[in-house]
Amino acid sequence: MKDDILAHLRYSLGKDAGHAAIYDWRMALSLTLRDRMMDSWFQSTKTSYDRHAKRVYYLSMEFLIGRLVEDVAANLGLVEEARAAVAELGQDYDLLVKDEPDAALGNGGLGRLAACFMDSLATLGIPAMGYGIRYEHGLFEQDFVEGQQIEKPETWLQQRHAWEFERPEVSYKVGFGGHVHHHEGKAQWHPHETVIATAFDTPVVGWQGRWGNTLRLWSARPQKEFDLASFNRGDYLAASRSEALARTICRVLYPDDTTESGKELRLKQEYFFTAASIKDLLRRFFTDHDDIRQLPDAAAIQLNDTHPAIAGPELVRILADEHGLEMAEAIDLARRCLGYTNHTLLPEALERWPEWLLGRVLPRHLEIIRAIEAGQQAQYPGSPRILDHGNVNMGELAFIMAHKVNGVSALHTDLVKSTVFADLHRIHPTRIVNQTNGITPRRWLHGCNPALSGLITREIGEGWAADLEQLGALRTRTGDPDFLRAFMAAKRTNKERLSNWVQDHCGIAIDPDAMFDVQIKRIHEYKRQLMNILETIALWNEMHANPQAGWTPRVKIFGGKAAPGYHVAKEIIRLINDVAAVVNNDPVTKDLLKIVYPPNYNVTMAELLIPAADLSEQISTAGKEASGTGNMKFALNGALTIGTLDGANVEIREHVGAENFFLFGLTAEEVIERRSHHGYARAAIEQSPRMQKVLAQIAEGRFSPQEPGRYHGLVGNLWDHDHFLVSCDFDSYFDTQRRADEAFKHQATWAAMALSNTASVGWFSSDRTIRGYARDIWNVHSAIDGQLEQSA
Ligand code: GLS
Repeated sequence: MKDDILAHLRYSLGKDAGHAAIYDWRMALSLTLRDRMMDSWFQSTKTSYDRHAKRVYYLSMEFLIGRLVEDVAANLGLVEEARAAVAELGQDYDLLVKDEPDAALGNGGLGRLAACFMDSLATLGIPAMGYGIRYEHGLFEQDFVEGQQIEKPETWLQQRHAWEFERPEVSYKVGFGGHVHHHEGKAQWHPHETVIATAFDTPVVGWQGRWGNTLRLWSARPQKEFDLASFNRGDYLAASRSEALARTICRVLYPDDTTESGKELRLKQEYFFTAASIKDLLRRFFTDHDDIRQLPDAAAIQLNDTHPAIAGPELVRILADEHGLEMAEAIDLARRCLGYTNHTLLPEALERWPEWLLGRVLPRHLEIIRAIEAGQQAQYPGSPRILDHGNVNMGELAFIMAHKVNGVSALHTDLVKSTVFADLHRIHPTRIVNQTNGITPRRWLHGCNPALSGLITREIGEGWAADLEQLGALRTRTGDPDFLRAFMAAKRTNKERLSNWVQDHCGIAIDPDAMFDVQIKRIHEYKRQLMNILETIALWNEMHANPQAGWTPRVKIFGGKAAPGYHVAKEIIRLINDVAAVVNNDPVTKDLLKIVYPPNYNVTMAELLIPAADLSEQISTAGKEASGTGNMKFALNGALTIGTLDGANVEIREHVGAENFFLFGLTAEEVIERRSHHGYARAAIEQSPRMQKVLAQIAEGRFSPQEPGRYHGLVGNLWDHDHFLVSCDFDSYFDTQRRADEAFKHQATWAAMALSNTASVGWFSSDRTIRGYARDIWNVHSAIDGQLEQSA
């Protein structure tokens, strides 16, 4: 490996060891590791072709990958060798690992889920391809200036991306606009503008390197590099017009996944990557088939949310206009290939395009959508409409064009059936299925928590990384004081690592003996970071008034970004930072309470925070969080959850046992009932002197003395509106936090509860989730013998 690193340094990077910078060493190491994926990758492709295996095509606007050096090294079983080789070359392996930028081609849970799925698909040996966009700028970088979020462009591609292969020969034209020519019952679309989609492939090798799939991200380039005639006339702008469109399409990731964005550019992005992916999978299909009617036996196309929902009409267009199928048959054939995953019930997140806009950008697709609508209405009169009040409802379109629609947790799937798609569910009662989300244990335990994963491997062997339910064997150790001590020692190691990092990065001293209470996720009203900071103020008030009362010392840790246009979320960030500035400087409570909010939360920061957490905050308004996946990562790493009966919390609690979970708050049904009471928020606040005091302090400027009115809007909204029921759940949340305080004082019992969490959440592996999709939705099989036989 040492020789290979040196060879890459010399021949791929053009540096000799004496002049190489950290970047060069990191690239040389990455390329060396990449080389070691090739045999498995090629062999997997060959096996898929030889066996005519059905493939999964996972279409996603987002893949939140994070760093790869350690991930790849671990999956290949090469961590020790890589570390030793780098050390022998006089370099610091950890520094090289930290030099890698986070590939942040996603916003949050939805994008990270796609990345975990890629790992599981490869681990299970399921032939699959992830398709997405190679954004030039991933999710913005967050900074705080005077407590306020500032966004800066992210620039991961300014350095070469070590893992990818550019494939200029894999290029397709993607058109926009123009008109449709109808002649003798045949339609032909003549787009007005065209860009070229070019593939960039990243190999994804699963655990122990037994199988490799591809993440194929599309980049756009102009059809005509540049217009020489215009250039020669001196019209430089006109000369590069086509280049401008191409560059804009994959310039940025939209920084919000839970709000519909009515931007033409977003629609173009969605069509761009979807159309390229469909063309690509059809080209592959025709290498060993000649009858298009066999497509459903060869391709399972999964739509990750509605973002790629235009895949339905696009596939129908190709089948009807290019292969001459009758419209009804084309629709039916497309449906047999397509599955749709719903990730949210928030009405503001369900994509809807103005009909005029869709018709302008994709005129033929609008005609096809009308045909799909007509077919549906003819067969099921009164069916919910795709085209409705001048809008195209992408949720309804995706539902109608998919043979299976899935929710992402048991509760969410029930709500999908009873709310957003209630009428479609009545018409198609077997179409909706549940696939509770999961996380890859390779990254989220083995990789991020060496202290705990080492202990587990010593105790039960290493099989758990590919079969997470083996952790169940640890349940018998909850009564073993020696093992519990070792378990808590691992936690302590992680807490010390985090404390040092917080000292270095935030200048705040925190005590590893305190309870580390962590809420990390996008900032959103429904996730209720606001309730958390209000509870923190209430706690501080009581600690300050009576510092000797035997409090459990706490460190409240927040992390997360707000969408740049989401005003309330940004106010909540500012409030947390304002409160931190006051509380962290209170000499009375300095050993009892600290608030830490490091800027720019990302995958790498999650890998540091989750293993060090004692308490996981999963406190969304019931019925709002479709699943959550952070909740699973914390429980796996031995944190206890304080949470509502929302999303996958419900199933986590069933697995770990009610006695090992701090439950509070209204249920989804109660939430709806409570909202029907006029003035519910005011009534709740009036019954809570504790909350009243906190709100008064904020309103009086206790945390913003320079600008006392800063939070009047935020506080006023809680009294008068409070759609997310912070007021109604506040007291029960506060009391439950105090139960957590009590429990934490008895470290031996706490340890047993924490271990019960780790031991009981093996079911939440994304391997189990993928087995479920493979069986219930895709009808695909592992190409590694014996892999899918475990029950899903
Ligand atoms: C999300 C949900 O909000 C999360 O609850 C869920 O865990 C995730 C993956 O299914 O999908 N939906 C969304 O639009 N962004 C998400 O993170």
